[in-house]
Amino acid sequence: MDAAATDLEIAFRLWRESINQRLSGYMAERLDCPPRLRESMAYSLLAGGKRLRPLLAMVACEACGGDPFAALPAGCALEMVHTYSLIHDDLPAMDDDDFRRGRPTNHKVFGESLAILAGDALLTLAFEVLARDVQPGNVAAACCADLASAAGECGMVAGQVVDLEAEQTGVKDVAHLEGIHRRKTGRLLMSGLTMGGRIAGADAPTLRRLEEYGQGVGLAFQIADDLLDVSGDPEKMGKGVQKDAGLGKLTYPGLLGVDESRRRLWGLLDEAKQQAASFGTQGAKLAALADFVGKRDH
Ligand code: GRG
Repeated sequence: MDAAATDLEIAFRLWRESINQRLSGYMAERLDCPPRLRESMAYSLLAGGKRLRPLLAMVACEACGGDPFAALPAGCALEMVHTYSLIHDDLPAMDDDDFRRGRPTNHKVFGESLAILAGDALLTLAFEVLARDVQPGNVAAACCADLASAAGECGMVAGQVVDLEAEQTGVKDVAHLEGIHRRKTGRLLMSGLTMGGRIAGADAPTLRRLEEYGQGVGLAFQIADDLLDVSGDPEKMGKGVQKDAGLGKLTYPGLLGVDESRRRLWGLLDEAKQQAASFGTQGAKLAALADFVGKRDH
């Protein structure tokens, strides 16, 4: 590892600590919240995780000339929406998973009703945080619109629905798979980038460049996730692996094989790194995050 990479890794570690502190702060200020509900929300929100989405918001803000810490509230809001989606995805009615982020899933500990409600509350809190803590008001409104459309009926929820439908219909082609992932995971990752850019005052062409970077990184993230299900270490992942094939899930390695999936992963990340280079030295962390997505082991 070269010295520059080490510096970037140290910066990401410090940023992750700030993200975790801010998330804890948001949980601590919920004084009127029934204690068991707050416990259930905090159980999943503060359980670790790579914090990739808040990091994307901070990195995009910096790449566009802003103070990355100004993007912390937006990044935390995005992490709350992501955590809600994981809690709901793990429910028996969806993927029925027992482990997430290295611990029993929310519904295993708190029961299904509270898990559903904790997810609902995290989703709602995300928009309170955006509306209240992002400045100025017009940027906060634009961030609310970005996150809502990324998470909603044409974004992540749509991706989840089409994914569930694909399990029934058995559609098996790469275009269909990419369509699912663009909505299920890509849109949410991309909203981190656009919110970070907006907070830095980026203009429309710059936001489009961030989106192009995000499209590549989003798909690469999903390919990496599918590859980890084939060959990842469950200890490091904090959840079960090798589930997809057994469930007949549509995946990149399932459709293209492991080698071709790896080739696509790195092709997408190389393109994303070229986009990152267009931001000059301020975009160094965009390139580093692309590498992180390719090399991640959990
Ligand atoms: C329930 C509305 C609803 C949507 C669920 C995103 C999603 C849709 C489900 C998650 C299922 C899943 C495992 C998707 C694959 C990609 C993904 C989101 C992985 C988890 O994200 P990471 O790796 O997790 O960033 P951490 O824990 O590091 O935050």
